[in-house]
Amino acid sequence: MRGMIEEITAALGANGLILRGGFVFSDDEEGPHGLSGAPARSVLLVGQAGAAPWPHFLRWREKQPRQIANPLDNWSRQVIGAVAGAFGARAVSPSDRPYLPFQQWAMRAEGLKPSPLGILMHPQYGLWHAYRGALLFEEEIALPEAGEAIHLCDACVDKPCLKSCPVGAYSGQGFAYQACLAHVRGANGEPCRDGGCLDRNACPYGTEYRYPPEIQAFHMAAFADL
Ligand code: B12
Ligand code: SF4
Ligand code: SF4
Repeated sequence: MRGMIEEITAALGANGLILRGGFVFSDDEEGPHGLSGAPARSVLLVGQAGAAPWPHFLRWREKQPRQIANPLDNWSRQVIGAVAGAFGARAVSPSDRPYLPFQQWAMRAEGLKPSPLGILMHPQYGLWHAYRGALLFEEEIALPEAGEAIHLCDACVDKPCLKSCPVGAYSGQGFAYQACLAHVRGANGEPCRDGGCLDRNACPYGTEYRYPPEIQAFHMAAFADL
C-alpha cells in the first residue's frame, strides 16, 4: 500500500499537486460511489499548498482555446482524472454538483478547523491552500490517522482577518456573500479585484505560501464573474 501512496504522490507532484491525507469511511456512513458504482470505502484528498500548481496550469492553458469556461477546474479534472485512472479510483471535483463535503473531508483527513473566514486554517500554509479533487476507492486505503492540528486562530487575539474588509463581509453571522460581491464588482473594489480578499491577506500566518496578486486576481475574477 505504501508503494501506491508514494506513486500517487509522485504523479500528483509532477503537476504541483499534493496528497492531503485521506480516511476510510465508517461502516454506518454511505460514502459517494466509486468507479464501479459501489459505495466508496475510502477517499484521498488532492490539493495545493501555496501556488505550486500554477506554472503547470499555465503551460496547459497556453494550448487551450482562448475562451474556455472554468479552466482551472478543467485542468484539475484532467490531471486528477489521469491519476485516478492509473490507480483504479474515481476522481471527483470540489465543483461537482451536488457539492461534495470537501471541507468536512479535509477536517477528517488533516485534523484542520475553519478560520473565521470559513477557509480551513492550516498550521503551515495558513489560509493559502485549497482542494482540487479527491480520489475515491472501493477498497480500504490505510493511511496514518490525522491527529488534531494546531489551530492557530485559537491563539490569535486580534483577528485582523475580521477587520480589513471595507464592507465587513465576514462576521460571526457567516459570510455576507452579496455584500462582498457588490463591493468587489463596484467602483471601490479595485484592491480586492487586483490583489485578492483584504481579510484573507490580513492573516499573519503562512505568508510564504500566499498566492501572488495575479493569481488572487484570477480567483477573484472567477468568484465574482468579472
Ligand atoms: C459554494 C462554495 C462557495 C460559496 C459559499 C456559499 C455558501 N454560503 O454556502 C461562495 C461562492 C461564497 C464561496 C466563496 C469562496 N470560496 Co468556496 N466553496 C464553495 C464550494 C464549491 C461548495 C461548498 C459547499 O456547499 N459544500 C457542500 C457542504 C456539504 O460541504 P462542507 O464541507 O460541509 O462545506 C463547508 C463549506 O460550505 C463551508 N462554508 C460555508 N460558507 C462558506 C463560505 C466560504 C467563503 C468558505 C471558504 C466556506 C464556507 O462550511 C461547510 C463546513 O462544514 C466549496 C467546495 C466544496 N465542494 O465543498 C468551495 C470552498 C469551500 N471554497 C473555497 C474558497 C477558498 C473560497 C474563497 C475564499 C476563495 C475563492 N474560491 O474565490 C471564496 C470567498 C470569496 C472571497 N471573499 O475571497 C475553498 C476552501 C479551501 C480551504 N482552504 O478551506 C473550497 C473548499 C474550494 C476549494 N477548491 O478548495 N465558496
Ligand atoms: S487572522 Fe487570526 S483568526 Fe484570522 S485566520 Fe488568521 S490566525 Fe485565524
Ligand atoms: S473580497 Fe473584498 S469585499 Fe469581499 S470579503 Fe474580501 S475584503 Fe471584503
